[in-house]
Amino acid sequence: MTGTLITVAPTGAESRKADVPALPVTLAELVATAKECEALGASIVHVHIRDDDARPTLNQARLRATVAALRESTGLIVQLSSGGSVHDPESDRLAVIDAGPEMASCTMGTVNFGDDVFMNRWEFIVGLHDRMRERGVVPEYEIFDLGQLTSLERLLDRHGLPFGGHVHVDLVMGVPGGMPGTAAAVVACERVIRDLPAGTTFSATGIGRSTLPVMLASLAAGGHLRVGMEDTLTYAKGRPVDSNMQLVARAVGFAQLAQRPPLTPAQARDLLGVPPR
Ligand code: KMH
Ligand code: ZN
Repeated sequence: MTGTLITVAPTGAESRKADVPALPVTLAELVATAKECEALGASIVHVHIRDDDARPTLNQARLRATVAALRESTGLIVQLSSGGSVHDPESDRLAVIDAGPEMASCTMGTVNFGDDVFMNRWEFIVGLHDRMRERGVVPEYEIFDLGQLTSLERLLDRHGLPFGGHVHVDLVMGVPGGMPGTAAAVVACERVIRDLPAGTTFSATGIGRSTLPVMLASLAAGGHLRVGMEDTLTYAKGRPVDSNMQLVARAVGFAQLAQRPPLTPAQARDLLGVPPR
């Protein structure tokens, strides 16, 4: 068993700055958060960006500037979200791959997303997968429901391994419309992941109150962790999250207790097939 890959997802596309003042939305806030989370033990930053009005955007110039700033100020693996918000068109989501990230997310199917629908057509998924391989970007396959793991198996069978040759999956659990954020669901996913190419790794995150059960179950099942204000805004009952650092520090603590200390960014690159800096 290796150490623990800790991804921080600091911003997301769903929360409004007006509702969550601690959410990092400017480039300066994002970079400061990323640096602090790296110092605590994060090795990947999963990035959604905002415009000057703190609304989600996939503006190409902003994405490029964000990648450059994070690379300059941190050693973290920079993973851009190709999921964006539920309102983003496919063309903008595909263009995310052109902004120069080391990794990008690739969601493996359509899912109800609260009152919205997060659309991921098969042809779009194949397009993302192919573009990432062409551009030398390592995917993180985002899984919102069990059957999406079977879709990933189909994708890899028909279209080949991703850039770098390693398969890494992130279980996003507890979304209203997706799989539940429970230990049983983590175990069910882990059984299906065993049918993916040898060496496939997974991380998991539980939305809202499923954060803790998913974190503990993932560590117990040999998985890695994603935490952050994209997924979790309440630290404990009645206690809002102060910062992303608070969530990363808690994840680091659990990883250490599990005797699987955080991987450094260099170790994470090695594990995931991301070229060294
Ligand atoms: N914001 C969600 C609609 C991803 O980053 O790839 C999609 C999402 C997944 O967050
Ligand atoms: Zn995301």
